[in-house]
Amino acid sequence: MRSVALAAGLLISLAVHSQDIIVNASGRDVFSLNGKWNYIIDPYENGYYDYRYEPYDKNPHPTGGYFLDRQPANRWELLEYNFDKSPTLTVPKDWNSQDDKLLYYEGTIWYRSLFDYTRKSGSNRVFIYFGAVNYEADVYLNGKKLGKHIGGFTPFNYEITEILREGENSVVVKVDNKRRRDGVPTLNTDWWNYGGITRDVNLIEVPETFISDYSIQLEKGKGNILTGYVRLNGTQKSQKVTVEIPELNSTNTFTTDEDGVAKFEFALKKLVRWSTENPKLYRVNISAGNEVVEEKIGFRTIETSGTEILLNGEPVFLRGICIHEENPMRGGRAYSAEDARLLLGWARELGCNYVRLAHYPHSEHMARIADEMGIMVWEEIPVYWTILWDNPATYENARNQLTELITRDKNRASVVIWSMANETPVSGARTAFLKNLATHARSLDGTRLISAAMEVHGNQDNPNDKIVEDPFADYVDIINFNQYVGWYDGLPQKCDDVNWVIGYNKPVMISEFGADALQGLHGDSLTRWSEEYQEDLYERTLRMLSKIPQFRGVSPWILCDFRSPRRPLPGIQDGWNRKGLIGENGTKKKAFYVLQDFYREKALEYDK
Ligand code: GCB
Repeated sequence: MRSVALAAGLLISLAVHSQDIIVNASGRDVFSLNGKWNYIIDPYENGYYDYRYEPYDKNPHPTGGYFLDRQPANRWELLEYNFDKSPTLTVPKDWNSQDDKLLYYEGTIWYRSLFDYTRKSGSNRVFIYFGAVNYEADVYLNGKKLGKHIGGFTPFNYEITEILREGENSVVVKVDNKRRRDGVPTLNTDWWNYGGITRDVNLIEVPETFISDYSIQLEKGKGNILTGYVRLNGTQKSQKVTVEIPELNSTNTFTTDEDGVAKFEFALKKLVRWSTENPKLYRVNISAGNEVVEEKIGFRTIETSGTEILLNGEPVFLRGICIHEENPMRGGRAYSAEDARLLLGWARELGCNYVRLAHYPHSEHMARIADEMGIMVWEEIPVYWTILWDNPATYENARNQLTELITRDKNRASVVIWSMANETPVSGARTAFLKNLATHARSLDGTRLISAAMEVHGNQDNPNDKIVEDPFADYVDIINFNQYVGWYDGLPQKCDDVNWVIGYNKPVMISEFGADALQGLHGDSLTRWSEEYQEDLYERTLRMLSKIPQFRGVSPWILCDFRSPRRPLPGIQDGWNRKGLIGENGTKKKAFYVLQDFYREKALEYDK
């Protein structure tokens, strides 16, 4: 017998997939659903699967049901569950850092929020937009399934115009952060698997036909020419659209085609380019009918020539640092503009003009604030270590995450590199997978550089040779590799003897190096876990890397200590990866100042 008594049935709509992402979501007419949401922990997923382990929303069964909350009539419900009497979690925020019993939880939690909403105009359309939910989200509004989204770090939205009611509405989200062998990322990572609705949730109200997407970029090598497109969504596909930059007295009108798309190219008389010294942003208004979408956009070019990286045609050295999306002071996933300012503020203090946002897409705030601060950005999808290279669904998942990331951030001047992967083992299937991703990224955005954090190989005949050779290197613009000579590979003084063998006529960057140090633990330079060991390793590594002729940038691992279940060593790690230059309490370690000095010198060298 079923253990749960169920009330009478209600037919549900079949699941639809998430729809094209609305760009510049925060710049729209938004109604925030952030706040306290009731939640129910459901480790066996009884709210989702019936007693034969069939999903209720796959084969609606008259006596089955999931959390169709607050249905006045014909309500299905699992009588053992009650959102009204359940505790609350804050949205946005991971669940692990909100309640001790959730610290290690990996599984399903149901969230519910009740809200009243009245449309400003009866002809308008409304979408529900999630900044990110880790890892899978099944979304229901007023008992109807809107769809399922897979991937923990990118935005998605559903249209809810027809389902939204005057008065009270109920949105329910089944969030499942179980790690999966076929997932992206897969089972094995070196970071905390924070679950939950980790970024903002908003309703977005738009006219019946609205501007859903646009891209505005400076064309490479053509002077001050902007190119791009505007895309409309709705029934009035063919319309006049205007792209205006008031400060430059530039107003340009185009007509969208029967698919709602207008591609454009127009010249500007004068333009101050976005750069790291002067991160100039212009207000840009995109309009169609009565709708005006406004945001600030910077214009710059980024390209490579031989072994140089050129920002606006000038050689640059990328003075970087890797960042995980965590706020060490508060604990848990970073998600807010304040978090982004804290992390990027530290990077700036270090002397960075560049950050690597590892190992998954960070919140949109990061790229927007980097735009304002003049910091170049590497963005990455969680194709990490041992993905199932042969599985078509895994590829589709990775590709979709890449599409969602590029769609969201393609108008950010700060973003200069799309990274396809981190430390993936070379094989035919893996290289084909990454090559297809790179081709896809270039088809979505031909203006930025492609890279990946690759690996280094040894040479049996000469143990001091370090070889960078990877078939995927042929498809990237910048060679990036991670290396840990002096930590996982010998002691720091090994750095003094290494010969780098890098046979590519491309810029070379080191996407990671580092050593663990517990902030406040002191010893000599050979005492593992001490600040002095890390300091010595930084000094030797920077000297070693400077000998590489194509050396054009570096992003050591990592700005701050971060939580990782792989790091249990009691009294030292206690569940934290200690490779941060800043400890878990915000205090800087000695190596911070080594890198700061190095960057001061590099900045002078490149200013000449
Ligand atoms: C790496 C990984 C990074 C790890 C780091 C480490 O190579 O890319 O995710 O956290 O090493 O600390 O071992």
